[in-house]
Amino acid sequence: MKDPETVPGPLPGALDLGSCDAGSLNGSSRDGPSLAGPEVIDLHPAPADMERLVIEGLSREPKQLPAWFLYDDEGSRLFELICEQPEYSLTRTETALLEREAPAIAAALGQGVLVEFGAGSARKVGPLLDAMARQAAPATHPSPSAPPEQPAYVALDISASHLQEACDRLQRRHPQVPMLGICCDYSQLEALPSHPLLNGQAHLGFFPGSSLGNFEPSAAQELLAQFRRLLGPGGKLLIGIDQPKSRERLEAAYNDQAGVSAAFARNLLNRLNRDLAGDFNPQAFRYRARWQAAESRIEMALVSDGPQRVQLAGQSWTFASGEALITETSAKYTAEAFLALAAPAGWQGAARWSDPDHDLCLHLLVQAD
Ligand code: AVI
Repeated sequence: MKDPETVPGPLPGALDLGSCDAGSLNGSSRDGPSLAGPEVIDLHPAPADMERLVIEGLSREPKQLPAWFLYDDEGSRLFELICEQPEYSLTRTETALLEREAPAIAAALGQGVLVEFGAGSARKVGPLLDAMARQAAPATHPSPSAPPEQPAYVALDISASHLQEACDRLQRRHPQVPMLGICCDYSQLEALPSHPLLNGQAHLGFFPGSSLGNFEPSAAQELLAQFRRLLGPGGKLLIGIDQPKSRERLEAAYNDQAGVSAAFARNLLNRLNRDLAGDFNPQAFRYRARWQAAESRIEMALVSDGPQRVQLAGQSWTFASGEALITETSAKYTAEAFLALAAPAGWQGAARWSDPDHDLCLHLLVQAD
């Protein structure tokens, strides 16, 4: 369930770290990666109780399902395609910003291990790893007395196969960077596992893609608090946040002319039919993306074309004509609004970088106490 970067994670049950099966497929150490590729530890995240969540979501008024349901294999493929649509510039803007500002960001991050939450295909971290490595290079620090540590990278994701693929690809591009994958539901993790790559150096969180916007504000705040707990004392967090823009631009970005956003939303109904024995007719729903200024968010929904009855999860569900099933919301935060959200979670802004049009902001957060 991953985008080219990150999406709100499935949030199944608690993990038992005690029973962690360090399913190390390959090995790497702080001295450098092995030729076999990066190690992936599988913490066996518990599968979500999809049926319960669907029954809860369809019983709500208005009906709304968790956004991560959108990301089955086909949904992940469609999301990659959304990122290539001319109207949806978030991914391109963030990638360019990371490339341009990597040296400044690396300097502000300092030494430590980069921990990417929901790494997905881990396509954005490359420039940061390069910049951190350059910063630690002997030419930059000629004094041999305390040579800075080379950066290390730890990717967290719910999908073991995507994680292994992403880590392998990244390792080929950055052969000198020690890497580790951890297959887990980071929202439920009590602590990062003990591992040489994670021990004894600062944990620098990385959460690009503005995926925080897909969480309701209270859940977003809880996630920021969870990042703080996982990163531990002295941890920092680099996070990408999409900015509010005109209604026209945002509604176009979430309802592209090619119809990919609409197909992405309708695919949810295919998934529900497949996984929970449903009989939705996706064509009987119209896709709608609308800017809700009061909440500073885009709301994406499938709107019933007429009155209809649908079987799903062993129950019958009615939709009135024009009734919406909300598939996802995407909040946009000004820098001030984001910092106000992050403060109760124990974070304060240390630096931020933006593209020339101020469409997106990369915030560097440090712990408030
Ligand atoms: C993953 N996330 C940041 C996307 C967004 O922009 O809210 C999800 C998305 N859904 C439709 N288009 C993009």
